[in-house]
Amino acid sequence: AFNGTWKVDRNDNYEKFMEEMGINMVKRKLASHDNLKITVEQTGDKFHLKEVSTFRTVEINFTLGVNFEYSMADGTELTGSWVMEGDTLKGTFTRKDNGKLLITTRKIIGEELVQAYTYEGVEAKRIFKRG
Ligand code: MYR
Repeated sequence: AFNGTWKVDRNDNYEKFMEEMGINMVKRKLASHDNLKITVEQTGDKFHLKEVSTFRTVEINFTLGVNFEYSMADGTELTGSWVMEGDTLKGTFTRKDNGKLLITTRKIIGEELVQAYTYEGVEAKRIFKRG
């Protein structure tokens, strides 16, 4: 269901969320218009993702339930894993610099992929359409 290419269409509370994450204003402005595009290829419990934005192009491989490392576009490093809960992908990640938790989910709602983020009680969403 997640397979395919997804282009960000809109954000909900994303700037507040980035502010809580400690991202400065200039970067927040740039990041809220990053034209993020994710290509997902799932084979069983293995995922191959390609992330393309105005900041960078990166390829990510992970297996459900297995910890991996991920660097955010600003260099902040996370470690954690994705699991499947029903039809929802749930990611539990820890920031390496401060040990705080970032929880994220991806689910398909109608024709859209909705990615939600929670950090220190602040929630945001990015909503993607097939592209
Ligand atoms: C992936 O599946 O895309 C790789 C792992 C993602 C980990 C969580 C990503 C959180 C990125 C948050 C960006 C927020 C900017 C403040």
